[in-house]
Amino acid sequence: MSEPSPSPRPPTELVERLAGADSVAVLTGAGISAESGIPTFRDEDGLWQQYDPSELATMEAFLSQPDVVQDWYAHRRAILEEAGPNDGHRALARLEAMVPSFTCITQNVDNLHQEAGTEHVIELHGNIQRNYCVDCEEEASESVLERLEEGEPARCPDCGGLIRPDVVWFGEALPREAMEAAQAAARSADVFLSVGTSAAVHPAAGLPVTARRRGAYLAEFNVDTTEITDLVDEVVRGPAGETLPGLADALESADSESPNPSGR
Ligand code: BJW
Repeated sequence: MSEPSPSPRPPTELVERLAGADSVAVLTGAGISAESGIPTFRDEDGLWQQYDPSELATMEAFLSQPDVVQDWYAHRRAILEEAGPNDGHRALARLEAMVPSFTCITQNVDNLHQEAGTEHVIELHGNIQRNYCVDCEEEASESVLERLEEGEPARCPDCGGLIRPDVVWFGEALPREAMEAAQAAARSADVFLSVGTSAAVHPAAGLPVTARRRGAYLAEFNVDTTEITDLVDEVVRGPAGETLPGLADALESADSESPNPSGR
């Protein structure tokens, strides 16, 4: 069997900045999970090419066709059941262990950062595994979603309210605590990485901008250009499942060569 090819070498300045950083924050988007087989939203083969977000990812859509929206999320949960974290998720978990303070701010609802072992994860857009009743707000178990009749939406066993996924749809506010913690992490970051996100959706897309304004060194990891490419300090082009392991490897080497390894 042939040796796995080495991960691409990251920019030297980024590695040096990370090695000297007290606080590192990362904003991730659907692109980091693409190599786990989970579709992104705005790429050529993304969900929004196939589906209209206004018919699936708004409260109005849910109230007019709750069974259709519930089905769509059940379909996406089924894709996730077959998936697991990839080398990109795992590299971020490695990075977390190498810096004094690390925050992974994710727009993803797939739980893959947690499954990869990252401890400090902020979920800005919720989590697709959780569901709750729109009336009594009680969390619903998975079994409630197994509908009794075709065309009948799943309802709360306690109050009869409709069950929705615990995700943030267009026009809805992000969870306040999560957004405040994300803003605090962006404001205090010495290095901020924007990974696998088009940076097209607000308010999440404002976080890298805030970080840079507050003095962070801002690097983008993406296969393509994004809304923020023009303002970043460094662009690392390529699939996150290859470029992030390269970064973690380089930081590990820098750390082992330093006079005071890993403690700093
Ligand atoms: C790779 C790769 C590989 C591929 N390696 N890279 C300011 C200006 C304009 C509009 C607004 C604004 N402020 C608010 C708005 C409105 C709206 C918005 O932003 N609209 C824009 C689209 C114009 N925002 C909202 O409505 C938000 N709410 C809000 O603002 O509320 C205000 C309010 C306050 C108080 C009370 C009430 C209201 C809510 C936004 C919710 C977004 N929800 C979704 C669905 C979540 C649930 C679900 O999963 O079904 O979140 S939409 C979708 O987009 C999902 C994502 O988290 C989000 C971001 O997408 P992401 O992750 O960036 O994915 P893609 O596909 O866009 O990009 C993938 C990237 O990966 C690409 O760049 C690829 O190149 C790259 N890539 N493979 C590395 N292997």
